[in-house]
This record gives sequence, structure tokens and C-alpha cells, in this order.
Amino acid sequence: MSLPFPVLTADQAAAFVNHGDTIGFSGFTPAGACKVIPKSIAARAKAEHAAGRPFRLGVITGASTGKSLDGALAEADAVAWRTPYQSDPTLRKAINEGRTKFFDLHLSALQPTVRSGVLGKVNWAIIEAAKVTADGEITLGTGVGAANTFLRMADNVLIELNAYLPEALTGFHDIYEPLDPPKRREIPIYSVKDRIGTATVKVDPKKIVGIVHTNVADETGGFDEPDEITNRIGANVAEFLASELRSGRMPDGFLPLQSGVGNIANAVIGALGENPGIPPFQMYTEVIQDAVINLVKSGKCTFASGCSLTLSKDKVDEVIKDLEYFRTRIVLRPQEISNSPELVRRLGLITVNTAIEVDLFGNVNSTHVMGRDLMNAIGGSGDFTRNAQISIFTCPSVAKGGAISTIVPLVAHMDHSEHSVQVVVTEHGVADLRGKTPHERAELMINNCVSPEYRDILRNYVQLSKKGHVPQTLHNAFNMHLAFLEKGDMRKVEWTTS
Ligand code: 0RQ
Repeated sequence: MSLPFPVLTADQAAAFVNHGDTIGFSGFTPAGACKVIPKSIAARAKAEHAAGRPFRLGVITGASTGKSLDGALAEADAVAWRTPYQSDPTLRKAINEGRTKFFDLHLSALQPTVRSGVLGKVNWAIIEAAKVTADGEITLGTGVGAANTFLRMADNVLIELNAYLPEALTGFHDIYEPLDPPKRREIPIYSVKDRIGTATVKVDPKKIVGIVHTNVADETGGFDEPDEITNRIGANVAEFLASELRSGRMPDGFLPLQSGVGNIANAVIGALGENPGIPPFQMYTEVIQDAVINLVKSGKCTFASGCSLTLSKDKVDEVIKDLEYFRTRIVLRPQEISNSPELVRRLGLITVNTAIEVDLFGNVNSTHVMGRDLMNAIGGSGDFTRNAQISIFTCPSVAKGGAISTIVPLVAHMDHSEHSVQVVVTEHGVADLRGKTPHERAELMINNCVSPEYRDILRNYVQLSKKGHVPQTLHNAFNMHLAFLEKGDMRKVEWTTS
């Protein structure tokens, strides 16, 4: 059926966007992110810069995107400011060099923040869709993110209609936007499978400026095969949760699980699938990765609620081929619902996220290397950790070939405090910090999680302070970081006793 909207090329669509505009892009991770209009906007920015004219934009997304969006726009120096999350190397460099302003936001807070007006007017919603109807009913793609809010708030809308996505994707999404305070009511999800909204996003058709036809897969990279370290971390998490179940501290049916993004997260899900002590479980998470699809197929994961299908191309194809099987086992929600603190607390999630570094007392740095350079951003890790029934952080015990211990006396940047972080897992073991004093926590971290070559170094650190509730020595607290920055290796740290 032909639609009453102008059909545009990507270049024609990009020509509508002006210097200084703010754009809300669809998607969450590369899943559901636009793939052709941003590249044309980037080309336009380059041409404008070459002609001596400014061309820079405010860019808001659900989370990270693909290389055709963040990568292309950053490479064209077209991003004046950006929120809430990114993982692109070129954009990261622009942020760390101060050329692009970046605001790190909890992902659940993005939609309310956009609605509050704090980020200013949203000029454009640029959205990938699987289907559009003449009266403006939009079936989103593999990632929801904040697209429903952008579509409602933006002055104008451009759509990438992606023929790679089957129209039968309609029904996978559950779109719901809560009222803002003081009119907010509870979000009426009481179990992982509950649907509370609509299958499509309804937008005023008058706002749709045009449609660009595409036929292209999400730009999600594949996953590395789990290695010995990620396998051991995964097995340690699975064994810890199985022992929680055996001890009676967890309800018989298990609790819904959230798991972060990346290779470790993928390996953890795989390990849970293999552990016979873990019963079939549900996921209430933001990113549904490859390993989840495997478990949904095997029946070990009985239902997955998420914000995106962040899958390798083969896995997307598997889902597309068997849509009817997955339709009753997967739901995709906006990020303020998938990451809602209210729901995380109500559903009693087990949350598993990855840290850059953790200190001896359980404070976690998820975002800034050596306290200074942004890696990705906080993402959903705070939404989940702070409100979890059981909050777990995983990381390898060392980075950069052992020159960095990921367990340090004091984190150089803190995203999650000791009050929210309950369990830390490395390839060496598990530190269950619940109900432990700072002295006990330090001992558990050193004995169970720290790499053997750093254990005595950190024991000596704890010995420095005999006084106080926390064995912390401020004039030494960052010496391991300084040893890496000055001598290239944390093992060269020296403690001073005065
Ligand atoms: O650097 O690539 O140059 O070698 O950090 O580390 O071990 O590959 O781990 O890819 O899973 O990312 C925390 C960044 C981990 C991620 C973080 C270096 C290391 C490597 C990556 P190289 P790994 P991962 C769900 C929830 C925050 C958001 C979140 C993240 C690179 O998980 O962004 O949790 N989390 N969201 O060498 C210096 C250290 C280091 C270090 C690791 N201590 N010092 N460098 N590295 N530890 C997702 C969403 O919300 C969308």
C-alpha cells in the first residue's frame, strides 16, 4: 500500500536538518538505530565545514548506536553535545578531548529528562521503523530506546523504513509512557510478561516529513567466543546463584535476571544456561543478547523482556525466521520501563553488570578510566544495581596484561557505591559483601577476587590503617593508579607510612 508521505533519499532527508538542531534518534545499542540518514547528515556537515559554515547538532539516543550514526557524525565533527550513552571510539575521543559535550545519564532517566525540557526542544525524531501506516502508526525495529518520547515531543519526524525487518514485528513491542509527577501512578507491571501499552507508536501524520527506504541489518558486532577468563567469571556467577537457591535465600522459582552488555555478560548468561542448579528463569533486562536467544530456544529462559534485540546478524535472522515462536516469549519496551527503578525493585531482579574497577569496599567505577577518560557511560547499570534484590558486578581481576589490577584501594571515579553493590565476581571467585563491615569486605575481596600477584600489595595497604571504620589511607589511596600512570604498572606501587 502506498503511503501519503514523501519518499526521500537519505541526502534529501538530511537536507532538512539545520545547524544547531537537536535530534532524537531511535534505537538502543545499534539495534534499531538509523543507518543511512545520519551518514548523509555527516556528509552534509563535512560540506558545510568545508564551505566555512558551522554545522553541529545535539544528539540524543536511547543508548549507544552503530558506526553509521555515532561513528559517522563524530568523524564529521557534527556532534556539539550528546547524551545519554555511547561506545564509539571516534566519539569517545571527541568527548575526552573536550570537542563534544557529553552528559552521562541513567538510561531510565532519559525520557523524563527529555520531557522536562532540561535538554531543550527536540527538533527532529529520526526513527527506524519496520512498518508505518497512513495514519501514523509506527512499528519500531529491534530497539525501542526512547523513540516513543522523541516521536511525541519532536516538531518533525523522518523515518527510515527498513525492509530488512518483517512487518510482522508488530506485536513484539509494548509501548507505554508514564505521566510525569505529580500525576505519576504506578507502572502496572507486576510480572515480567505483563503487557501494559500498545504495539505501535502513534504519531501525528502531519509531522512526518518523509520516508527513506532502506534494507539493511543492524550494525551490531558479533560476540567473541567466551575465553577462559569470561568462562570462569560466568561459572562463578552461576555457582553463586545456584548456592543462593540451595540455601533458601532465593524463592524456589528463581528471580528475574538483568544482565549487562558485552562478552562477559554474554558468557554469564551462557553459564547460567549450563548450570544444572539453575532452574528455568525469566529475564527483565535492557539488552537481549545472543546467549539469551539460545536459552529462549532451549527453554531455559522462559521469557525475556528487554529494550532491544542486540544480536549478531545470524541471531537476528534466526529470530526473524521463527517470529511466531519468539512472539510469545519476548517483549520490547521503552527504556524508562525496561530500566524502571520502580519495576526493578518490585520484580526483585538479580542484576549482573560489568565494572571497570572495584575498590576493596565495593564501590564501583563503570565509566571512567583512571578517573578521567570516559569509556562508554553509566548506561542502565545504576538503574538496576541501586534497586536490585541481588546486585552483582563482574570483571576480570586484571586489565592490560596484568599492569592494572581492577581491584584497587579506592575507585578513581564512583558510579555505584558500596551501599548498592552486593556481590563482586572475578575469574578467581566471589566476594559476597552483604552484611559485611568494610574490614571484612576488604579481606573477602583480597582473598576471593584479587589476582594473586596483587594480594600482598593490597594486604599491605589494608595494614596501613588500623583506625576507623574503613581501612582507608587517603595519602596512599590512588598510589596504584599513579604507579600505572607514571611507571606503566600498578605492581610498582609504593605505600608511604607517614
Ligand atoms: O580496553 O578494549 O582497549 O583492551 O576497558 O574492557 O574487559 O573488554 O569489558 O567490553 O565488557 O566493558 C565497564 C566498559 C566493560 C562496560 C565496561 C579496559 C579493557 C578494555 C573494555 P581495550 P573489557 P567490556 C548494560 C549496562 C557501563 C554501562 C553498563 C560498560 C576495555 O561494561 O560500559 O554497565 N559498562 N551498562 O582493557 C583501564 C581498568 C580497566 C580498563 C578494563 N581498570 N583500567 N582500562 N579496561 N578495566 C548496557 C547498557 O546500558 C546499554
